[in-house]
Amino acid sequence: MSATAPPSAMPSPARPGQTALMANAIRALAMDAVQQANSGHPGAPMGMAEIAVALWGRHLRHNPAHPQWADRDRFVLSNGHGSMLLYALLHLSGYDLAVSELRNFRQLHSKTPGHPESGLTPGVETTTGPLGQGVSNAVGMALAEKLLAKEFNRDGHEVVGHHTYVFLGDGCLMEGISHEACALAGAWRLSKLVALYDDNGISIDGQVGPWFADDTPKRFESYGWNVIAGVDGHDVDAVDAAIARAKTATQPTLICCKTTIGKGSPNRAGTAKAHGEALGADEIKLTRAALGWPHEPFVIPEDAYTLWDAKAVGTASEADWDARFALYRAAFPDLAAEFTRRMRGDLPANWAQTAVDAAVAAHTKAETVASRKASQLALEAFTQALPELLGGSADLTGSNLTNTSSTPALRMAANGSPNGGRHINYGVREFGMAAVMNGVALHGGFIPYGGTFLTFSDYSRNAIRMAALMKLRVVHVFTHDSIGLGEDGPTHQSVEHAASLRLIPGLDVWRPCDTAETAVAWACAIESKSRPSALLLSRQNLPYAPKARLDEIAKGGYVLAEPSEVGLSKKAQAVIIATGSEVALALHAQQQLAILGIAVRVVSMPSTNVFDRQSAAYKASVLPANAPRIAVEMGVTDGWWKYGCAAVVGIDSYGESAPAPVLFKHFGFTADNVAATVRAVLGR
Ligand SMILES: Cc1ncc(C[n+]2csc(CCOP(=O)(O)OP(=O)(O)O)c2C)c(N)n1
Ligand SMILES: [Mg+2]
Repeated sequence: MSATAPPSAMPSPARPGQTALMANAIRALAMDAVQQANSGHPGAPMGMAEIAVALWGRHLRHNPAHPQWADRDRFVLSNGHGSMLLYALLHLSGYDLAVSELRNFRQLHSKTPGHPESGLTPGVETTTGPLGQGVSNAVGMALAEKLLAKEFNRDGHEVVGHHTYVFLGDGCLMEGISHEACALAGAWRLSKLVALYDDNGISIDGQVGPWFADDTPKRFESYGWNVIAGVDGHDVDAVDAAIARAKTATQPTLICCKTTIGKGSPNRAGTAKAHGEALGADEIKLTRAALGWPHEPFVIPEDAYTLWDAKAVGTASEADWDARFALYRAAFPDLAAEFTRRMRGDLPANWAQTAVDAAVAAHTKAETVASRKASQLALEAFTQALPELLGGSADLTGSNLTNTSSTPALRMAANGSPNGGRHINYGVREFGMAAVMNGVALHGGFIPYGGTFLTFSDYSRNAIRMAALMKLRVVHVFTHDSIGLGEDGPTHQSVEHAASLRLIPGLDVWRPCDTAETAVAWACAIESKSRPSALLLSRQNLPYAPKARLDEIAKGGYVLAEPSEVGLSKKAQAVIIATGSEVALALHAQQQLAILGIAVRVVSMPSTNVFDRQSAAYKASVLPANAPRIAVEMGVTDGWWKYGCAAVVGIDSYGESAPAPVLFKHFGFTADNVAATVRAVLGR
């Protein structure tokens, strides 16, 4: 047994009649499932059937019996509306996706939802449908592969060495994010990324000429891609040959395949009507006749199943890798154990101590720094302890402070080899960065994080949402929150962003007030294996808030200061809830009110999302029923009323351009105003 990766055995190329049988099996399943659901998109699966035969029948290295095998090729259907193409491929090649699931296409609790969802259907690598993001995820997967290969492969031992294949359509190419991600793929020389473009000239509104006149091959050449143009997408051998060439390239490859949408349907082929409508019973009858497909709906002849069956080859491919990994383990036991840990997403054994040490160090030093700086201090410890932390920034590294002494800048040499760096200059590409991070997380082996200004989180938003939907561990570092950034003015001042990010189900939003809260927020984000997190951080310095217990920060909200801490022995008459930079303000107001004999409790709530998940008893202990609540946060007030607040000191307008201290006064973020608001609530 050679220790270097041999090409895995693939089935011998099918003969013409056989390829037609394989392609038509896809066409039949797609049109019948869409017809049964009376909903869905038959055009793309029918038009890409031969491309699928070429890739899945002759190149894709995967094991239907074990979809999670570490070194499998990754496949992304970026034009996710063509989900029936993927479901047909998974079913036919032997994944655990029975024909009953295809009959249940788009129905409640089926494994065949309208668009592919990772984590739900075996073999679906990423959730696609929002056009342009799938190909961007694929860029992240290919990046992760390249970085892991550099880190773990040794001479004669290639344990990481797979391709990432992506299908995409006109829609993905029209979306701006495809520019962001594909430009990065070119700059990174991701030679194992192969994209197959379904160039059918049709999108929903019709023939794309009037709105999509780009020269796509030239566009991708300018990114530094290897472009194979003019391939007949209905010629399996031609597509097969193009893929074979792509696999030898030193750049990412785009294969432009000319196709006919809805091919096989006599009256719908080549029309926008084929895109997203069931063909209808009559047209299906005509299509069956035209294809020479006599079988009943959902009935696939045995010989088609036999041709598609990838189980034996897949098992052999994986067994081959297992054997090579065993040799690797024997030669490099520590590396092998580390690779296994990283791909599982487990944290190292000493992690818990690292997390505690960082929080305690922050507490002991009690520094007055901006929370973005506090984040860098925490990251300094965490990036040292966790080689899987893969940082980055959308051209704001010096502002986001996402880099540390153990994360030098990632660079690719002219031959495409990475330099071992762990901080990515994503360029000014927030959405692309977020979707690439999702792809990296989906691939496994890394915990990606990336920074930009909080106000530009809107650019990334749909990818953040997709991370939450997919339950991915990615961390967004959003600095320069709210009006504290001062002179740059309202374009750069996030007022609605904290509230709007908190609305994304499954996303943990943290707005820490000092170094200890920031360290704990980072630790929680890192430990959240199946959730993305967003850290909202200040540009301006924040004083340290002394606290009785560090462990309570991880509960998202906790009692920071009781009236006793400002010399009052009575129970709190009111509770001020504050986050981030406003916690210090709340503590000042508490002192002012104490002079007047008014007893106030200050609750720090660095994460409303995390606090909301605590037990009812804990929440009631922090926010007692009998004391009115006043929230203080430099942002829109909407989200705070759910805590039963009697008043909210917030900003329900845009900010202004001025020095931060002037703005704090202008918008009422002074201890005087907070104290006055509490007094008004109490009628004192
Ligand atoms: C971001 C985003 N915008 C809009 C849509 C709605 N949509 C789904 S498919 C489609 C047209 C896609 O055209 P193309 O990729 O060429 O697909 P084809 O019709 O060729 O299958 C649109 C606008 C979407 N899914 N995602
Ligand atoms: Mg199209």
